[in-house]
Amino acid sequence: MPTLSEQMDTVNRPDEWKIEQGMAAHKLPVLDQSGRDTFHIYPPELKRPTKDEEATASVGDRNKLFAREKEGWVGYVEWENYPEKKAQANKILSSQTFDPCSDFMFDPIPGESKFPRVEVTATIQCSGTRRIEQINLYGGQGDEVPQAPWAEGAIGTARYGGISLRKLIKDCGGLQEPAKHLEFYGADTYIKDLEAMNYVVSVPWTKVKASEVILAWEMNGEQLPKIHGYPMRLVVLGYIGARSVKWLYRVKAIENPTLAPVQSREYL
Ligand SMILES: Nc1nc2c(c(=O)[nH]1)N[C@H]1C(S)=C(S)[C@@H](COP(=O)(O)O)O[C@H]1N2
Ligand SMILES: [Mo]
Repeated sequence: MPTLSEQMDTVNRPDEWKIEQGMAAHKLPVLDQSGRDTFHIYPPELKRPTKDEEATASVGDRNKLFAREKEGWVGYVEWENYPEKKAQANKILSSQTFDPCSDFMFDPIPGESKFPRVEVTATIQCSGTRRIEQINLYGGQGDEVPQAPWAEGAIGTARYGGISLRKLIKDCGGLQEPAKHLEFYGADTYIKDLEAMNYVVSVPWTKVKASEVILAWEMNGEQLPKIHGYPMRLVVLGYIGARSVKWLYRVKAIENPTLAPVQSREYL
């Protein structure tokens, strides 16, 4: 039996924490656990960022080139009015290569104009609440449940603010055939039976279509606390708590319910 740290070396990547921190997401592989075997999806091969300093310097005073035109419009230039400036800017840009944008978008989510804000009061209940009674009744097979021997306390009610996932998917062009479920990845590492894995579960499209799946970044009128999934979590109304993925970083459209272990082996 491999040790825990060996398992973590093979199944998990040592730089996983960078994903949790929103760093270098464009350089790190994603663990795909939608099938029986886990495999890595590597981002496209990167060119190292380069910069031709000479070409950049040859355009002259960059403060003039990017001089602000309108009071309060930081960094704004009406480029189409200045073909010559435009050519200079192009020279600067084309003398460099950049890292691609990361998967993460830490800019503010587009506001009311794009997606109407929703607010729901939801009770999230862990399917393992009152687990102490389960352990008492079935102690023999309680191989891992004693890790969380809680009684009736694994329930919480809060007001969550965010948007309906349905609107976002519609904005992305809608769900395409043959997809019927959405798969959600949390950025945390989940450890069970000496296996390190992503927290991956899925929810049927019908649930999303009924506007019962919320992308939430506020809790009780405040920024979502880290422990409850900052910067963004899912709130799935009327399902076990396990589907309300915290620290959400990826959504995939899939045909069948996910086979990822968290859902297929634990939270059925
Ligand atoms: N990424 C991630 N999301 C997760 C979990 C997790 O371990 N990782 N636990 C789930 C489970 S089992 C429950 S019951 C709820 C608990 O949500 P709460 O911490 O806001 O009460 O989060 C769910 N979302
Ligand atoms: Mo749970």
